[in-house]
Amino acid sequence: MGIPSDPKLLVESARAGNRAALARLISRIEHRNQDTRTLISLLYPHTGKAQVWGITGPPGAGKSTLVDRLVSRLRGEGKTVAVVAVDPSSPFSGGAILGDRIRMQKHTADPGVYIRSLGTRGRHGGLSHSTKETVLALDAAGFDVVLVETAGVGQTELDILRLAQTVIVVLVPESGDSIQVMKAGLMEISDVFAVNKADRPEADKLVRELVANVGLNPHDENSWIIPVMKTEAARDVGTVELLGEIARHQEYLEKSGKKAEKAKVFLKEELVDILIEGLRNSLDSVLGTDGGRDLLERLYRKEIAPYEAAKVLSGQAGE
Ligand SMILES: Nc1nc2c(ncn2[C@@H]2O[C@H](COP(=O)(O)OP(=O)(O)OP(=O)(O)O)[C@@H](O)[C@H]2O)c(=O)[nH]1
Ligand SMILES: [Mg+2]
Repeated sequence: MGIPSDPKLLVESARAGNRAALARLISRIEHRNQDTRTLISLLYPHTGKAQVWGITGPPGAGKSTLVDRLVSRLRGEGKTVAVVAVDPSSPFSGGAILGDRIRMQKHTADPGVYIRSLGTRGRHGGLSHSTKETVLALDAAGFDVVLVETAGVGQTELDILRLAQTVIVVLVPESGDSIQVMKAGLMEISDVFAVNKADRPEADKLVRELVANVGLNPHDENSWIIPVMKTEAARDVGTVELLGEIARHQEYLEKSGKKAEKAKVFLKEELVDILIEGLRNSLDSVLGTDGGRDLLERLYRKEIAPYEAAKVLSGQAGE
């Protein structure tokens, strides 16, 4: 099968299961140009069916090992799965994800699994926007579950995780301190905790601390109480129980109407992202003109205050 370059045919081909077309489609989404807009418009009517899960936690916690286990189990249930590994810190995602590639190799021959890594690739910002739109594309391509793995807890990662319906935070005993979890804001974004490397001592201590912290969250009979699960991804222990809790969370979202709410928040953010991206682009081009450079010079010489300069620019950038 060849890869059509026409946007409409490309989208059709990706939706029909052509993986090379899907890969090309995602690359074109990453280019962030007019073509990206055309593609998203074509994809949008087909979105809204996939379950989107986020997986985060400190580096080396075992996220990818766990993802690999989850993918195998989901395939066993006959579900199709896409995995997006996001690595904001790396200028190109190839290196950091290499180990994962090797690990995931057994899935590459499986047409029901698609794996993609996204890195910054020198782009200024915009990674969370590209990631969101990649998830839209995978949803439109018909995957039952889209799994997004991010490492660390920077602003970009937190932004990215907001696109997920269910967020699994993976922790390990020696990252120990559940206070760290609170500080990093992980408690707020977590829907399920997985205490991985449960083969290590102190695992039960971390579980107890997390359970105690979860209990401190204000809650009533309708609240979701974050379950704390023990896993040993390396030996595939606890995966089924973890999947059970994820499924229970998805049910909770459906029944409580929170899933529909999350979908609305996602789309509102997508709209805001589009407008901000457009504004940033037009500002970049205005600042690149002679007039823009003049204005900057006047700002540096203190002939004009930043707010005054912004006023001048906001008139021009909107044009
Ligand atoms: N002892 C033990 N080791 C594990 C377990 N799960 C994963 N590991 C090991 O932990 C190391 C890191 O695992 P990864 O799955 O790459 O961790 P990650 O969180 O994806 O790492 P980054 O993506 O680099 O942040 C690997 O050597 C795994 O084999 C476990 O349950 N017990
Ligand atoms: Mg990983």
